[in-house]
Amino acid sequence: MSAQDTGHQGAEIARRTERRWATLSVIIIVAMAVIAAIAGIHRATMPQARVETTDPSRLHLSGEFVESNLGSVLESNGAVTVRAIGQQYSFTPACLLVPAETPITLRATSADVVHGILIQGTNINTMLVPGYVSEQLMRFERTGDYLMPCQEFCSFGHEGMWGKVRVIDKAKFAELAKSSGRLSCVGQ
Ligand SMILES: [Cu+2]
Repeated sequence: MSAQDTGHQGAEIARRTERRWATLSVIIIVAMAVIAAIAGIHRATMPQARVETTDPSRLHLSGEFVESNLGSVLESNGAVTVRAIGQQYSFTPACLLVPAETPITLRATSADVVHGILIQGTNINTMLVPGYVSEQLMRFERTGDYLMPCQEFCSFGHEGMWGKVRVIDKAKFAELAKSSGRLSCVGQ
């Protein structure tokens, strides 16, 4: 075999190898696009269609997230709205009180950096981004306590940022809702 033949052979092997890897990378890209399409269309995991903004520096002064408006409220249609704030390094309220077997809307935002709300043992998981309102629909079938850690690293105190969700009987919640405006289980 001459040196020229060996050179041709080497070039042929290189070409084949390159083509194989190019095909593989195209397959990977197509597979990822298909996975993204399935997630978006079939499982409806999409970014929120409605973007609501807030001013994180003025949350405590006026508007929806003033301290007196945080907590759970029973709406006239029987549903419950929970409003909460995440800040370094706690949630306000630190214990969310909600009824079982009731559609609940969680509305939350951050007063400083990006935090996250995750309710253990459920698929409830949302980010709290300063300047934006995160809305998450939820429903609990059984009563009990759930841990609610911050799931987004938010600086040195992150590991100590824990909240709780207490799910109570629907009738009991309705009874409590009669007496006071915004409910929570802080200090209970
Ligand atoms: Cu946090």
